[in-house]
Amino acid sequence: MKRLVLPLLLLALLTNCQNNSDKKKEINKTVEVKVEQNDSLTTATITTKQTVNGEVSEEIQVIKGSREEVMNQVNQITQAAESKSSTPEVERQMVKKIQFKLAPKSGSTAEGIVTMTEEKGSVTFEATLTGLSDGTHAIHIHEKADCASEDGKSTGGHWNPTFENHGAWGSDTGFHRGDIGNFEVNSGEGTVTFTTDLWCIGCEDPVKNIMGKAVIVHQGEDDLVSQPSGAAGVRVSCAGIIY
Ligand SMILES: [Cu+2]
Ligand SMILES: [Zn+2]
Repeated sequence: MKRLVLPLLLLALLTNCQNNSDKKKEINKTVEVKVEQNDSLTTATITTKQTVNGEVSEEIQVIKGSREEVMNQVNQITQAAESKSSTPEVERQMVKKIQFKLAPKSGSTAEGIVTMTEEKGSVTFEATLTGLSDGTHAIHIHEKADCASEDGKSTGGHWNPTFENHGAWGSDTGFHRGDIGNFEVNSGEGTVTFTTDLWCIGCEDPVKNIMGKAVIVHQGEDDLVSQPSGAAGVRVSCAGIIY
């Protein structure tokens, strides 16, 4: 009887080992950066969620200080998170998410929240807005993350790293990398959803990197033809894309 039991046990152990080595180590990592600006104080909340073979761990870091200090620290943390997860034998998926507020400009009441998520080489831009008049409004990425001026003009012109004409996104005759286009507002509320692989969040490519730019919402509609910016009227809401 004893002789029979032993080989059976061994077999069971071997099967277990086999299963373990067949399993791929799977790591999913999400780094979420939320930035809030109150006068001169910048607060960044960084949430790092990591799933290793189904086990979830979460780390939250809050950094406060001047915009420059906070930006530097956040850059270091997100870069470290990226390089740690680049082990080649590991199947990895890095998701970057940033969120920031749009503030009223030019005497308007237009405000909102923008969320940008980068996943598998594409960036999804989502904005929800309130306080706008009903109808069609333009939304663009402008050159500089500087919303200091009352009219929003401190953000400069449209972000145009490829030196093309203003136009509808994807147009054969050219378009700015900031030419998101138009969206509709009904009953005082509007949403914008836009996905592209021509942008990145904080990568090295200056033609793709949207960090350091600004989101601008206009009072009017972008005619998608007029140069250099679609004759979309005053700038009614502004956000710097920073972290
Ligand atoms: Cu604009
Ligand atoms: Zn443009």
